[in-house]
Formats: sequence, C-alpha cells, structure tokens
Amino acid sequence: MGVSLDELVLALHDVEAVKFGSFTLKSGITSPIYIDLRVIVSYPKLLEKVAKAMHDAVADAHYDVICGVPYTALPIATCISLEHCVPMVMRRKEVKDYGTKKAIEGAFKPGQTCLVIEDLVTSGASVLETVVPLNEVGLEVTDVVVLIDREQGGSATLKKNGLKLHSAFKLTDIVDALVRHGKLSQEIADSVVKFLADNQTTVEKPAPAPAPSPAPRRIPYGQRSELTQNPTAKKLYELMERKKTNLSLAADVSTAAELLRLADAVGPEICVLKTHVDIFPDFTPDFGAKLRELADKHDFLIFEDRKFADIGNTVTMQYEGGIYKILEWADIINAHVIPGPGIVDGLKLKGLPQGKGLLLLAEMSSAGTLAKGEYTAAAAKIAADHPDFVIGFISVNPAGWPAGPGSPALIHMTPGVQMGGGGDALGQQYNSPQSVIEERGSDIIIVGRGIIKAKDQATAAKEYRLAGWSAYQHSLSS
Ligand code: S5P
Repeated sequence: MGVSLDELVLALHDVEAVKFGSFTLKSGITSPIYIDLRVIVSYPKLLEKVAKAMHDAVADAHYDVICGVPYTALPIATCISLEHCVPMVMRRKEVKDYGTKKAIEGAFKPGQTCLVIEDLVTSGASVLETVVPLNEVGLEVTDVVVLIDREQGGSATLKKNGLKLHSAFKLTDIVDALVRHGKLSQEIADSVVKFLADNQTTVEKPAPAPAPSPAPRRIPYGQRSELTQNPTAKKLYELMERKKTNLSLAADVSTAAELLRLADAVGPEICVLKTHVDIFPDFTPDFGAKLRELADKHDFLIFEDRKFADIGNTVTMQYEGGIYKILEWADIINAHVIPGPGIVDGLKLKGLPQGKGLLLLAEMSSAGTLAKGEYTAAAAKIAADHPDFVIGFISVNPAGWPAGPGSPALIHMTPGVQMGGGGDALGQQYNSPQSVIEERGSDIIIVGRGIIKAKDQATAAKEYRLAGWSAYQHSLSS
C-alpha cells in the first residue's frame, strides 16, 4: 500500500516536524524553515507512514542489510526492518570506551550491500560519515534513502561518491504541498526556495580512520622509577624489578590476625599488599606497626584501599584521624574523583610531606560501572596535574583509553583478576593475568579470592606472580 504524500506532509506539519519562521542553524545561517524529525518517534502511526514512504522511495534498489544513521533515522530503519524482514546493522556514534568495541554492530558478511537510511540530507556529510565505517567492515553501499532531500547539494555530493540518493520528498515538494493546502503563504514558500538556492553545500568524503597505531613498547619498571617524582612510586618500581613481581594481594580476610598471618606467608611473592582495614573486628592501634614490620621483612608496600570520596577538607581528617590512622602506616591510598580535584589537594596536604602516593580510581572492574569514558578521561587529567602525589590509577583497560594510558611515570593497578576469568554473584568481573598485563596494558595485577580461597595460599600467590611476570616480560619483547 502506497502512502499519500500530501497526507504525510500535512501530518509532519501538524506535529511541527517542519516549521517556518526565522531559525538560526548550527552553522550560524538564518533559515526560514526548520525541520526536526526527532519528534516523529512520539507518533507511532506517523512513524509507520514515514517508514513506508521511504521504503516505497527506494523500491528499485537492491540491498542485503540496512543501516540507519544515528540517531533520528534509527527508529525509521527499525520500522523498515520489521515490516520487510530485512536485517539491520547499527553504527556506533559514541566515542568508544574500550578498544574492543566495534564501530558496526550486527551480523553481516563482507561483500553484502547495505542501504543507508537517513531522515534528512542537506550536504550529505552525515551520510558519508556512516558510509566510511560500513565500507571499512566490508559492506558495500550504493543507495541511500532519506525522507527529505533539502536540495542543498547533498544529492550531487553523494553521487560524486558513487551513492544514489532516493528521497520520499524534496523540500520544494513539501513547500508546494503546504501552499496547496493553505498551510503556507506563497511569499514564505518563495523565501524558502530562495534560501535553498543561496545555500548550496559541498563536502568531501571523510578519510577512513587511520589504522590503530601499535601500542607503544612497554618501558621496563626499573626505568620508570627514574621517571616518577614520587618517592613511593620510585620504591615500588624498584622493588618490582628486584623481586620480579607485579602481583598485589587483595588481602580481604575476616580478621586482622589472619591478615598478618597471610602477609607473612605470601609476602615474598608480592609487590603490594592491599588492605580494607575497616573489615576487621579485631583491629587494634598496633595493627599498622605490625603490618609495617612484615612489609619491611618481605619488601612490599602497603596500600589501604580506602576509596576516599569526599570533599578535600573531610578526606584530610579521614586520612589522618579516626581509629585507623591510615596516614601512619599505608604507603599508598586511593580516591574516587567524583568530588573533583579538591579531593587530591586535601589528601596531598597530609600525604605529600610524608612521601606517600595516591592512586585515582579511573575505571572499576564491576559490571555496570559508571567510571568510563569522560569520567576516566577526567581522572587521567587530574593525575597529570599532580605528578608529585598521584602515582597512578586503578584501571581496567588503560590500553583502550582514547588518549592513551597517560605518562609512563604513572602506574596502573588492575583488580578483577583470576586465572580462569568469569565473575562473582555480585558484579565482579575477572580477566586473566595475561589479558590484564599484555592486552589491557596494566602494570600490576590485584588478586584477592584467586589466592585467598586457594588451599595453599603461598603456592597460589607464586603462580599468580609467575603468570603476571611472564606476561610483563612477554609485553617487553612483543
Ligand atoms: O574496581 C575495583 C576496584 C578495586 S580496588 N574493583 C575491585 O575489585 N577492587 C578491589 O579489588 C576490591 O575491593 C577487592 O578488594 C579486590 C578484588 O578482590 P577479588 O577477590 O575479586 O580478586
């Protein structure tokens, strides 16, 4: 069944998808017409008619799959996909969080033909932006369908790039129909036609994305000790090299007594012992001194995983005071960056004079974490602003950070590590030591239950140390 185009124009006008007046466009140009088709998702019948009109417009084209240009054309493409049982693929528009995310989602075979679906074409630029990644994954694009061709040069640009433009309407058809139905004066119609003639566009097809450059060679831990300004980070790099370990134990056991026993047993295998001191029912003021003794005996650093998250003034008191007195015994602490850079200033006030180090939580290992994208980039920026005190990050996939993992002086420590991968019932997600060090570009594996729950904790720690160290050595030579 065909769609009455006049009826459709009137419906679009009714829902104000097409408006007349004086509108300043993104480019700064004043336009007498404004088209915003995003609103049609709120009118299912209209959306259905739009999809039908566009499908009719492209009846003579051949294609195997369809792809809507994000975002406005996505629901239109979905309607066409459902109505005509034609498979769809989707292009990701967002900046990728991780290197592993694909630009084109869906099932397809290279060599198949893809119809590009867009709501509106002005210059053709956004269509070309979608065609490039489709071509990169081997999909051929020969035809493009739009609801409205604004007749401002898009058709010619697409033709130059080997693409045939099909449209349900040209903008002048819409204007004519509205004049015929008494919705628009001839004078405004004339001003629209003049505007279109005066505002023709040309664009070049964007170059394909450059091939990802190979990850920079890893700088050995020993050399990085020369790059950092922070004494704790320097000590850490040196002891990692000396003890041949990039293993940190997350010592989440139920009592302080058990922790001290565990620290003595696995001490020779680790570079950092990570504590959650607030889980111990038997904490006593001498806990810190006892743990420090073991740290000196076995040559490891102490990291209290306190995850500070308050304003600068409050965290200074939490760091120094209370019953735990973390500042006295922990070499390293960590903080969320949710409050902004003031939290670093606060902790630094207490920690820097004593040469302590701070890790920022740039990413988390738990499912559904909000620490990603811009949040991660903000953490990296705050770290770069405090090279004297911020020694690195808790991170999960620094190799995938769009701006790179930051200065080589900064250390990446990654939790969520177990030999077999998998996860727990509460959202923890595990990667193997090899994946964390070699693929994800981290420096230190943080292992908790993988060691704690083992029958022989010291042997398990040794296995993790060897796995982490061999992944590091491999990454130095590859
Ligand atoms: O994103 C994070 C950050 C941290 S510090 N995910 C984490 O799991 N952690 C900590 O790492 C967590 O608090 C725990 O102490 C340890 C992981 O323990 P596991 O038993 O799951 O290996």
